[in-house]
Amino acid sequence: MSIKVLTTGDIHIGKSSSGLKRSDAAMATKETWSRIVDYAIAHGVDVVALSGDIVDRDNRYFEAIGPFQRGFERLKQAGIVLYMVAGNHDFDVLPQLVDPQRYDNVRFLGAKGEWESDLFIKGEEKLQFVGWSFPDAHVTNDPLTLFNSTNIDPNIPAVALLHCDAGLRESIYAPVPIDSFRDSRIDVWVLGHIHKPQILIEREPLVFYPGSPHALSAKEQGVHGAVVLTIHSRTEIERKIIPLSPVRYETIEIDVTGREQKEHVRDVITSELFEDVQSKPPQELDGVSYLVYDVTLVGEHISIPDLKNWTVDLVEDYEQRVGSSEVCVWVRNLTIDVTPGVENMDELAKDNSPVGLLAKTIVALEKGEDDTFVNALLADWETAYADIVGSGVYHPLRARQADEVDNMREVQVGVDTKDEAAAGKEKAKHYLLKECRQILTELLNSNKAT
Ligand SMILES: [Mn+2]
Repeated sequence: MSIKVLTTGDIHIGKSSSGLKRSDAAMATKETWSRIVDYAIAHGVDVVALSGDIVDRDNRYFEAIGPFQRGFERLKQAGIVLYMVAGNHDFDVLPQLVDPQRYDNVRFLGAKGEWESDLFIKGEEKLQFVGWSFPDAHVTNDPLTLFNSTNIDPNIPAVALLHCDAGLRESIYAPVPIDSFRDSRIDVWVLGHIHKPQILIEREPLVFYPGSPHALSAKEQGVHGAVVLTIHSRTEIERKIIPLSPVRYETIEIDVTGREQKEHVRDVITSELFEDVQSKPPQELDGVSYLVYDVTLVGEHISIPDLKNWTVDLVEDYEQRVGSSEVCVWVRNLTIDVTPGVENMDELAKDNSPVGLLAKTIVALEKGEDDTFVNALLADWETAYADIVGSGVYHPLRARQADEVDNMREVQVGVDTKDEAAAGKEKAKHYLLKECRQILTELLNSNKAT
């Protein structure tokens, strides 16, 4: 015997997948909510558990109420109970959407930032649900410090729902250090806030982010869906990922080295895309309507302007169904990160001309040599970059985006600032190298032309 719990969070009802050239109804997250309900009904789920940010924000009240409550009704008719907590986006609107008079199967836990528990009973079997909801848009303290496990029955498995920033000691979205979960007497922590699905602790307790069931932007790559838990006992818990997102974002690098004709370049792009789609397990593409790629061309090529010309319509026009599947493949973005093919770079570097200086700079950057000119360029880049990042113009923009960026973050414990500095330097080198190569080939090509 067991109890089946479908877990998900961060549905953000009211939003749609972004960055797509066309939109259709399936790209709206409210459709994914109906798919979650469909799945629960069709697969004998006992409980649907939601970990916050279900509705995008307060101004989505009228948009959300219809589909959301329709789901409550259908789950009620199927005898399925729904537990939920609020996150930073829906702390105010979620409690308004739950109407306990009409839907006795819907239980909002942890109002006003106070931990709350409820006992789920299915015949002889029992499961304790515990939850805490955001009382406000920002919470700077660890909600687990208020958690009291004394009223949790040690003989019954316990599942906790929490919207939080796990693995951080400081955050405005309820920071919870990982160790806090270990000491809590809870068997499963279902977390919300981070959109990337991930497991923080494998077992005893199981601690995980199911992630957003509907990929909202190109940063949310790979499989997105719900996680179904089959709970046999406090320690015996099965976990299964159910893909549900209608849009799946991917990145791919395609090497164009040696493809010197237009036909060859086009062919390698379409065939590599085709192969990448084919290589995915078919069950991972269940329900996916759009597979959306960010393509980066890499390798070496004699003419980058030609590459640009040959691929100019790719994003706008490419649209393909692979095999007999319903999946439509699109390219959202194309980046050309190709090394201009210059055969005699070392020879050129000896030349006392702008071409020679560029070649010398490229050689120094590639070999990591200590070169006065390169060092000066890197220093300039750092100053310019710091100016842009620190510019007042971007402050309001950054404040608005902070939340989104945060949702994409991978949970990392203790990021080293030295690593960040090294990464910044690498970025500068990469950028300079690309620009120098670009200018060099343009110079060489124009020399050839005259
Ligand atoms: Mn959130």
